[in-house]
Amino acid sequence: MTAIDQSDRFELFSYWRSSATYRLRVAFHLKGVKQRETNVDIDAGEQHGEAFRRINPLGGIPALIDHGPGQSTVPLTQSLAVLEFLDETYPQPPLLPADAHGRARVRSIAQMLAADTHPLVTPRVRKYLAAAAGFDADAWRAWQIQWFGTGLRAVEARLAREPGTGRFCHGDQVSLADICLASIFSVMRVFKISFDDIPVATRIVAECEKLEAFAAADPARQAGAPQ
Ligand SMILES: N[C@@H](CCC(=O)N[C@@H](CS)C(=O)NCC(=O)O)C(=O)O
Repeated sequence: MTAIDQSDRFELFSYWRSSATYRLRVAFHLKGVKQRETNVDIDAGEQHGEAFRRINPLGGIPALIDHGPGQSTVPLTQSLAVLEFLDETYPQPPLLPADAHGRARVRSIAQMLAADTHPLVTPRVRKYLAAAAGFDADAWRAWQIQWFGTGLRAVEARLAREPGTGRFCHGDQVSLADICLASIFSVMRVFKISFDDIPVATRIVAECEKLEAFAAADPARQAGAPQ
């Protein structure tokens, strides 16, 4: 599929290893839409600078600005909301199932990862724990393992027992749930964290990563990634 070049329209504020940005890169690629990226250096704290706080007062990447003619240029934030915006704007291939129960299941799994797991392991949490509770690198690593593991094991339990699971998290079609699951794996890989007791989740992420949309979103392939 040849991508539609929408790089004049969509400006994605991003960082190479950001798992929430990864989700949007995958979705843009699956939809066959090319965006442009503006780097926000999380390691340098740019997300909490005045310029980016005007875009997202929470200081979180990604944000998306739609510069298209006649479109609102109010920044779109929260990766799950932006994923649904992209899905509504470019309906093919759909990232949500056709039935209400299926959509609820997919959104629920996606939120277990993007809302209940990922926020616990963000740089702002690390900064607070270091300053307020004296967390050093080892304590932070133990924290990451605890909360990545808690979220992923809960998702694994559902994937293993619920009949909706197929080649992907929900049947044989990539959905928001797969994008969120693979995004968590992508950042764990950066931090060299893995678990050997989540076989269904691991199998599904391997399926996702066979697809170019996921492979192209790999943090290691982004501008600014360490060589
Ligand atoms: N719930 C937000 C999370 C945004 C977020 O926390 N992004 C991380 C990068 S993946 C970030 O910018 N962290 C900056 C910080 O914690 O200081 C979303 O899904 O977009």
